[in-house]
Amino acid sequence: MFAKVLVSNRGEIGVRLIRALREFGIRSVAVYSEADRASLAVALADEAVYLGPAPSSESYLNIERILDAARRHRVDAIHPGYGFLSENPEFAEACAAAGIIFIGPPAEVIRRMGSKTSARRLALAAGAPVVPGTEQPLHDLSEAHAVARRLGYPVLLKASAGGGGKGMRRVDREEDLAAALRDASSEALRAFGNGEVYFEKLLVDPRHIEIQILGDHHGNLIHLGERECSIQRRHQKVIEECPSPVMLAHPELRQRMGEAALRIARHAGYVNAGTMEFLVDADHNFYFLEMNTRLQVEHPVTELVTGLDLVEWQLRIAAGERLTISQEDVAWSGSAIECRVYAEDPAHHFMPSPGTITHLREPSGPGLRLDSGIYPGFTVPLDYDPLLAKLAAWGPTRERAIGRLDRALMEYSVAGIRTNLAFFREILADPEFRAGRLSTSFLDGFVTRRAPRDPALESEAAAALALAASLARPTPQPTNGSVSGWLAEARRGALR
Ligand code: MV4
Repeated sequence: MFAKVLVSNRGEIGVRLIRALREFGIRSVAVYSEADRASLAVALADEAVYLGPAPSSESYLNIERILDAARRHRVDAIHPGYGFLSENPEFAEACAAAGIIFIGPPAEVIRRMGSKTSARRLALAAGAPVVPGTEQPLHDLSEAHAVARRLGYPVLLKASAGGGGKGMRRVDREEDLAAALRDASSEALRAFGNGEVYFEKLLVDPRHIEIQILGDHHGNLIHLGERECSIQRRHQKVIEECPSPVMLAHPELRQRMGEAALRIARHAGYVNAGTMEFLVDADHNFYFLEMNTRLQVEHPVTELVTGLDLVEWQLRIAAGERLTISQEDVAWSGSAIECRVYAEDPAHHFMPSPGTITHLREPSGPGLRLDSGIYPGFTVPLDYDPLLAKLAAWGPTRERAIGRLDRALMEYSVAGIRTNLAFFREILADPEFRAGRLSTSFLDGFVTRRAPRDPALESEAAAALALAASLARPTPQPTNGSVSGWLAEARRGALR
């Protein structure tokens, strides 16, 4: 096993990884930007290295600075967490060239899965169900017309290099195709430096269900079941759970999706923890969508239900150990639900709300897990994703997990910044959520269902809002350069 590992990440996942390293007697090295000098991860790590100014390009995305820190601190391996450099094949290669183990899959596998069209080709070759569409980028408009007609409208244009919904356009009618193709391609070019787009048949209100897998360097592969992540806002997951309510009613679906995920992983020569994303329709048909070649934000729900430690297995696998768990050893017990606590204001278009935390009371007690990167007095930087913490609850049943999570949300209090904590309590109370009727359009429906509960209070609130609006400064407009990427992105979203 490794003696020392560098964590090339920040926030709650930095803390999660440092905790795992300590549990296994491995020294941890944190890296930090100017904005994270006083972070919890820096306080908890054995060693800490300053990378540079707050912008990610000069800190957590800067391969040279991170490798320089890794060499100077003589680490055996680097854990990239999620986001930042975690799915960057050049980083994985640079680590290898420096003689440092990248805790993730081989660079070639990251590259192949990073292209959606190439991942689709691989899944098809493995014999897994894939959403009908094209496996090569579109060449021109006349080809696009022919393919769209063959698939049948509505269709979706997606960026080959994509992810996160960028460069994605729904096309309902032939006459909209030319404009949609232009928009999707130019958005993809701006976002990924690659304007290639391809088609998929549009699935209406599908569920997003993903399968967690683990593969070692000796050809052993297992799946750890699913996480349902249908509740998303602007392609950002909000609530995740295991089991999926669909699997509770149809347990054989887990086995079928697990087998499909393993076929793809075997075909890819996959090593490390990884996730296969699927869309599931109302008839429980499932289709491979894309693969994430990293530890996921929502991994705790799988850990709560299987009792396995995914970071432990990432470390063991990277160190060359064998998976000693067989598929038959994997058992799922009870239900777990997680919510992502963000520094954002649900009352104002979910605008990021960075700032100093003046007061913090964290929930605890039976069946809870809190993965947090904050403490009272910490200043949440505006330079990064405003995820503060993940709160997850386990219970013997889905109902009990929901009840526990609701209780924990009541105990949780954060002051000094806005958070989405109250928003979760509303979702958990929603009858559709309680019934497990989830889909990727859940939040759209939720916002309309969430009509005024008390008309008197609502009209008072409306009057107060109107007054506030008349006094308020004009809405800040997106600018370039001076405003952080996260804030600028949120403002663009609010103006959409
Ligand atoms: C789809 C789809 C319907 N049909 N593909 C959105 C982000 C990207 N990762 C995939 N996405 C979707 N792809 C086909 N063929 C619907 C979505 C989608 C979605 C998927 C997962 C979770 C939330 C979503 C919200 C809107 C659209």
